[in-house]
Amino acid sequence: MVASPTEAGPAAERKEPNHGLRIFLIWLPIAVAAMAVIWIVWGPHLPPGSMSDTAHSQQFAIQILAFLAAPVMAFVLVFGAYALIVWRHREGDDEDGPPIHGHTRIQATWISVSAVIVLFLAAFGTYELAGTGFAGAGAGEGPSAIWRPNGTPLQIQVVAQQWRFTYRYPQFGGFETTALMMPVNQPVQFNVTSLDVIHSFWAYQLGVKADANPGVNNIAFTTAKHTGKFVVRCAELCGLWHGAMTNYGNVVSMTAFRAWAAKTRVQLAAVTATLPPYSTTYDPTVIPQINAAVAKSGITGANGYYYPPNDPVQP
Ligand SMILES: [Cu+2]
Repeated sequence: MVASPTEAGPAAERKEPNHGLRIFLIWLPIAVAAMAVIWIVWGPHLPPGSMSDTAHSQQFAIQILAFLAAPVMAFVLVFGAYALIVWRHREGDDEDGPPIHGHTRIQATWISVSAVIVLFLAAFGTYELAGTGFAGAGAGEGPSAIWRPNGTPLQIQVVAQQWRFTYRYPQFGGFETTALMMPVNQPVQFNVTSLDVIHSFWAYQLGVKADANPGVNNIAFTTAKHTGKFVVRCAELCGLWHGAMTNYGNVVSMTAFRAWAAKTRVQLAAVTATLPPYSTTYDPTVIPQINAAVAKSGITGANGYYYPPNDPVQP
C-alpha cells in the first residue's frame, strides 16, 4: 500500500536531510586525500619512469589522468555506499524517490562537468603529443614525421626480423649490430623497419613503441636523460619465438658512445661490406642472398637467419 499524505506514516514525518550536501562533505576529504596520494606518493613511480623525455611525458600524462580520475572514482564509490546505506528499502515504505529526469540542476551539473573534463583531456592530449619538443611522445610517426625535435638527431635504424632486433648506424658507415647503444642528452631518431612479418620495437624505459612493418620506415624520436640499461621487447605477436625477441639497450656518455661506434665500425668493416647499402627499408627477398654472400666471405658464424652473423659486439 502506498502511504497517502493524510496517513501520518513514519516516512512522511521524517524531514529529508540535504543528501547532496552530505554526499559532498563525505566525498570531499576522500577525493582530496586520493588526489594528494596520487600526485605526491604514487606519481613519481608511475610507468614508464623518466629515463627519457618521451618516457617522462608519458609518466606525466598518466599522472594527470590518475589525478583527474580519482575524484570521479571517489564520487562513484561514495554515492554507491551512501545509496546502499541511506536509501535502502525500509519496511512499510513503498514510496519511490524523486526522478533525476527533469531535475535541471543535476542534469546541468552532470553535462558541464563531463564536458569540462573531456574537453580538457582533448586539449591536454594534443598538447602533450605535439608540444614542447616531445615530438610524438615516442610513438612511431610513419615515414614523414610531423613533429621533430630541435637539432640534428642521431640516426639509429631498428631492423626487426624473426626473432631478433639489429641496429644500423648510418652516420658511422652503416654498420649493423645486435647492441643498441645511444648517448645521453642527444636526440635520437629511430628508423624502425622489418625484414619479414610485423614486429613492434618497444624500448620500455625510453617510452618508445613503434611498429616494425616490412617496406615501411617508421620514425620515432627520443632523448635519453639518464645513462643506464633499458629493455627492448617485441610488442607484436610475430611467430613462435616472439616471447624471446628481447634484448637490452644502453644509454652511455657521448664520449663512451663515440669510442664504441668508432671501434665497432672498424671491427665490423668486413661484414658491413657484405650488407646491402643503408636504406630506410629493405627488400626481404634479398636476405638469403646476403646470408649466402656473408657465408662465402669466410666470416664464420653465418646461420642463415640474422645479419650480421656472429656479431662480436654483444652488449
Ligand atoms: Cu617480433
